[in-house]
Amino acid sequence: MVNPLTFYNALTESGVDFYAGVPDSLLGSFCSCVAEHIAEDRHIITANEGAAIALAAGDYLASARPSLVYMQNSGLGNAINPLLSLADASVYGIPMLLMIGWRGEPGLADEPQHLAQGKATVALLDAIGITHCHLPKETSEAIVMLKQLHERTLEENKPIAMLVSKDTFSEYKTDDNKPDEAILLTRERAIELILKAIKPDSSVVASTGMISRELYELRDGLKQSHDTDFLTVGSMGHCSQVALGVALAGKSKQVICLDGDGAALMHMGSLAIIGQAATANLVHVILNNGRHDSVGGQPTCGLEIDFATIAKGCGYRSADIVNSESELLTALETLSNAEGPVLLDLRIGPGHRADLGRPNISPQDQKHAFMRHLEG
Ligand SMILES: Cc1ncc(C[n+]2csc(CCOP(=O)(O)OP(=O)(O)O)c2C)c(N)n1
Repeated sequence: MVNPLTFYNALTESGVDFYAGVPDSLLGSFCSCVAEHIAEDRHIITANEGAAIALAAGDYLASARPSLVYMQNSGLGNAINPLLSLADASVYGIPMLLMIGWRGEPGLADEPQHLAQGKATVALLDAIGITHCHLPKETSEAIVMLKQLHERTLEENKPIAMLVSKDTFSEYKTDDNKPDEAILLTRERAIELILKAIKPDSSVVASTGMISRELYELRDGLKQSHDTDFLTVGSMGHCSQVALGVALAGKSKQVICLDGDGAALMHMGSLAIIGQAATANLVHVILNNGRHDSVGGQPTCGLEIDFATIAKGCGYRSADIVNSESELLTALETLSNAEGPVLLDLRIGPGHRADLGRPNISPQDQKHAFMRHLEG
C-alpha cells in the first residue's frame, strides 16, 4: 500500500505546498497526514469541490505552482464547471493535481449511490479532456507516477488526475479526532429524541452518510415505519432542497430535514431559497458536529459559524442554536405546532457506533414507499 507520509514528502519535494478539497473515506489517511504536516492556511477543506478548484487556481496565480485538489468522485459534478470554464487550457490554463477517490469502481462492491458515478468516472474525465492515471498501490511506483503527472500538468497547463482505488493508502495514525468532552449529545440520541417528538405522519428527509444510516436503524429500534423517510443517500448538500420540494407540494403537514453541517455548508445558498419560499411546514435541523463524520471526521467550520443567525438573515421564521439534550427537549415541545421555516443548529458530539448498519432497502423501494406515504 502507499505510505501517506512518503507520498506527501514526494509532493513537497516536487514543490506542491497547497492542498484543498472535500474529504473522502478512500483518501482519509492521506488527508490526515497532510493536515498534520502542513501549516493550517496551506490546507483548506472547502465547502464543495468546485470551490477547491477555484482555490487552487487562486494559489497558482500567486505562486505559479500547481496545488493538489482532493475529492471523492461524487464531487466531480461540483468541480466540472470550474474545471472547464476556469482551469481548462482553452481558458486560463491552470495546472493542478487532482486526487480522486474512486467509489463505485467497476468490479468492486459498493453502495447503490456510488455505482453509476463509479462507472461514469473515467468517461466523465475523458469527456472533459482531463488526462487521468490509476494510482498504483505500491509506494515507489505511485511516486514515479506522481512526478510524471506533476511535470505533465505544468507542461500542458491544465489539471491532471490520479484515480485512487479503495485500500490504496495505508493507515495513518493521528490523534486529531478526539471527541469534544464539552458536547455530550450524540447524533444518534438527538435523532432518537426528534423521532419520539414529531407527529407520526411527519415526513423526514435525511442527509447522506451516517445521518441516514442512524435514522434507518433508529426506526427499527423504535418499531416505527421507514415509509415516512426519504434517505438522501447520495447527492451531498441537496437534502434540504429535496425537503423543500416535498414541503412545497403541500401533501405533508410537516417536513423535517435532517441535514449535516458539512452538507449544509456545501450548498449554503439553499438556505436563502428556503427562507424565500417561506414554507410553513418545513423544519430544518442541522446536526452540527463540526465534522465530516461519515468519511473520517475531518473538520468543518460548522461549530465556528452560527447557522441560526444565517438562517434568520435568509428569512427563516425562527432559528436557534441548541446546545444540549435539555435544550433540544425544550425546542421539540413547540416544534410540531411551529410555523416554519424553522432551523435548529443542533450542536452534537462527533463519532458514531462502530456497528452501525446500512439500510437494507433499495433506493427505488424506499422511493415508492415514501411516495405512497405522501399520497396518504
Ligand atoms: C459531492 C460529494 N462530496 C463528497 C462526498 C463524500 N461525503 C459523504 S458524507 C460526507 C460528510 C458529510 O458531513 P456532514 O454533512 O457534516 O455529516 P456527518 O457525516 O458529520 O454526519 C462526505 C464528505 C459526497 N458524498 N458527495
